[in-house]
Amino acid sequence: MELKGKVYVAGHRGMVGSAIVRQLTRKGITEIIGKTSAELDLRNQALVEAFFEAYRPDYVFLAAAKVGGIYANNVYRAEFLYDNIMIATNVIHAAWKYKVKKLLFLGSSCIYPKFAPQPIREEFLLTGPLEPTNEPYAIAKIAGLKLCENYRRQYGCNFFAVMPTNLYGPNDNYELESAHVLPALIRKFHEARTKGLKQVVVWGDGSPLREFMHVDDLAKACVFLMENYEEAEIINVGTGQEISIKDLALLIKKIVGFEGEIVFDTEKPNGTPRKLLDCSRLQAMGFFPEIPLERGIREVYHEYVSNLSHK
Ligand code: GFB
Repeated sequence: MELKGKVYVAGHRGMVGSAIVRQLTRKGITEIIGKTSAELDLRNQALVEAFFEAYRPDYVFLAAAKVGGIYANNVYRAEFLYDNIMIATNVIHAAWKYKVKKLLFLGSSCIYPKFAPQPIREEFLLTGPLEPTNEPYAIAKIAGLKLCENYRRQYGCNFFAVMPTNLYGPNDNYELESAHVLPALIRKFHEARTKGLKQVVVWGDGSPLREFMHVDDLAKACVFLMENYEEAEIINVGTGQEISIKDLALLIKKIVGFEGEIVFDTEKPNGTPRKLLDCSRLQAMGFFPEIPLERGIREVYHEYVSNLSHK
């Protein structure tokens, strides 16, 4: 199926939304609608309905969300729950009301149980307790995917949800309190090198395993699934490669050229011990990511440094 008509990318300035816009543009799709949060507060039902009534999008990529790393998830718990539930509810309900042809909702791999068997298959959803540091965010994302599932069941809407693994790429957040580990470590190692510091502090004990995907690969997967996926089930999107936080720190240290030592702050939480997605269903459709981790990190590091020099 080709995407013909108006495409609304909710969250088009964020890391995921902007990558989806780049991918749509590459494919020659021109009718792309985006609204900043100042122009349209997606937590406000009346504003969201008025927007859908005025613009009548045919397709929706729901990539708008309040997101952050382990610290922000754990501290701003009420906001992560409230904002994300409101965004998902308002947009999905309006998409039903204004007859959107197809909607893709972005979930997250943290919706799976903390101790899910690995690699994590889609059917492990709701089979055990969640990781406590991100339970509010995960509950909101589970509400979103359940909205897709049940608007489909009750009203026949072509809505579905994608579960991406941990992401990185252009337009990431480098604020240390709210960042995810990869951009946080790029900043920490870069500042340590340029200021001549002797140590970089890495949170937790370095043992957790994570899977990192470049957001351009995710965006390709999202557009591919919007065009080709017609099932009700959620679908995982990852690389199949995992790395420990310690090895990630060593890799970023090498790329940045920092020569001091790494210190682990075990007062900070590790979070989920392991989070590797089983992507057999996506692979069976013929989709494979293309950007290897080291190359991806080198590219984002280059971008980070050039953005600093433009400030
Ligand atoms: O990226 P991150 O915050 O996300 O942390 P999660 C991953 C791991 O890196 C954890 C460690 O074990 C952190 O303790 N880490 C080490 C650091 N140094 C740092 C640092 O400087 N900053 C950060 N942020 N971490 C999030 C969830 O979990 O992943 C969200 O909270 C979301 O809900 C997202 O799903 C993808 O993988 O632990």
